[in-house]
Amino acid sequence: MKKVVTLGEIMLRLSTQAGERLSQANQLIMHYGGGEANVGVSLSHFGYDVFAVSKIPNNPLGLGVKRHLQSHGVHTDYLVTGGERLGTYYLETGIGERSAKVTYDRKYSSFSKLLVEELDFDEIFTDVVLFHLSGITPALSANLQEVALLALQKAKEHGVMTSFDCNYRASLWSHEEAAKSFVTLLPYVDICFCGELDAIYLLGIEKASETLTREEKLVFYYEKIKEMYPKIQYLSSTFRDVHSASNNDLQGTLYVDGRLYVSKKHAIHPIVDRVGGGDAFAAGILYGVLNQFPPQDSVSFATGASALKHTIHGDCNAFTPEEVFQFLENGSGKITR
Ligand code: KDG
Repeated sequence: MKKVVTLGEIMLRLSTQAGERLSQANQLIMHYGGGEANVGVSLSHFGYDVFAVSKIPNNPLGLGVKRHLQSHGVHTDYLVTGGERLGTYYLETGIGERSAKVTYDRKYSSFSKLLVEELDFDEIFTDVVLFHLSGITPALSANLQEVALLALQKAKEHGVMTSFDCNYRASLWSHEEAAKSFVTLLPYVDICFCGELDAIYLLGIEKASETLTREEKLVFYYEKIKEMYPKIQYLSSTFRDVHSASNNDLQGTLYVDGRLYVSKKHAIHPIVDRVGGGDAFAAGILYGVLNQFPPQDSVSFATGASALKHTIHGDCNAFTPEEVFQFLENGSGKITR
């Protein structure tokens, strides 16, 4: 099996039951999540040997993280143990017209204290085909900015394909802080997940003309990004026409060799849980790229995988490639193709 590495915080998620407010809840539902680990879980179900790099506390929640990853077939050999606490987030579930709300409680987490000296990247990146990282990791602490940069540099030294999802989280850092960090990371990135707002606010690209279509605007941004970072081979993102917390249209895009490929539209209704939809999409693109699918198939597969994620609870997607293909094939009421 081919080896894949992800680096990021794995968090405890505590969510309200549908129709309850966090401030009034007396029962919370437990899941584990984390942008990069969610991508890893998907890729594990797609048949890859995934290794999660992270830091967890030596307590029952740290053990819970290990069990969560292992239950999805993700290897935990590179989890460093130490620090004080597991990063946590609370999710007030959205319903109808009311959107979901995330409250972070992750300051001083074990992962935020991870140091470069605690990781042996030469060992980690031996025989690896892909490394995935997101903009959440450098947002968490100055030492993690160092870890993220060294990880990308080392991955490239070892000839590993690198993937980076901008995953901007406004409650963690400002646009300016993110932009300063991303400019150091992107020269080492082969596959970048980045939407229109990321291009404008994080990569400093001027706004495209309003007369352009949505697809033309993306091509405009992606051409500029390619000029700035010529090593990036693939650029990808999703379009969401959000109708309400439980209803939206999802479309994916993939830009490669000067051409934008757009998936068919999935009308998702009802949405059971949208958290992790972007990670499921990213994993789908990575699966397509690693398997040298034609770009149109990669983006169709990824968007199908993401649409499926919206139908299940929790942050992780746990569908096999066969199930994604079957879903696309069925063209059930949920998909407009
Ligand atoms: O993409 C989903 C993630 O946002 C979620 O799993 C939690 O990693 C998380 C974060 O930092 O928000």
